[in-house]
Amino acid sequence: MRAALLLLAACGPMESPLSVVDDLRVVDMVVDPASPAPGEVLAVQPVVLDGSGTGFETFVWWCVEDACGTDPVAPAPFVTVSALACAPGVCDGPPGDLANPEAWLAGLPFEGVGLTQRRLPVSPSAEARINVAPAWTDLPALPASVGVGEEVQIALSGADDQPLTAWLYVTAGSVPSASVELEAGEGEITWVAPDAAGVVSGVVILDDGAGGTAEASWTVDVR
Ligand SMILES: [Ca+2]
Repeated sequence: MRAALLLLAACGPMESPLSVVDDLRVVDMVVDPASPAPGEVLAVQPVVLDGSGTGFETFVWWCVEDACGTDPVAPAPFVTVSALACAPGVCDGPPGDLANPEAWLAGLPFEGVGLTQRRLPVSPSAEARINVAPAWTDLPALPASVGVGEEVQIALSGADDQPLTAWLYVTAGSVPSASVELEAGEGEITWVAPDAAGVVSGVVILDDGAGGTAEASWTVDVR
């Protein structure tokens, strides 16, 4: 029986191991506005999955060319936004030159540190946004608990001027397809619960492909 199950798994659809987060990872950041105008301050929400369960702290900043911090965005074609997550005691804030994280990331441990960066276009003004972030039409609703090994279809419904792609990340179980393209703002993505009981965290990212995202997070009791 076990051999048959393994064979089925090997012949099944290509699974996405990167969708299953067993370490500390910043899977997305929701940046508002998605395309800031000069003079605006960004609200940056790091979306972190803590697969290792250590807990974490986050730091955000943005850079216009080599000028970095959290000051209002200066006039420029682009702003580069960063979100850093660190397990307790691993980093004491961003430990070096904010414009060149590669330099200090190399000196940090591989485990317990996650960084994501995104380059966003700067809008001419607040009235003339180059891009606006997508929004959920309906927040994905998951049951509070699911059975071990259960296949869960997560209904997705979002709105944006651009075609939307949804990405699923979970701390356990499997994800048959890392992403789906929504059609007319609708779609669904599949999560297969793990074979062991426990609490699983998950997040779906709506991505407009132009730097705008929305997120929905949850925890599910697998029993
Ligand atoms: Ca958009």
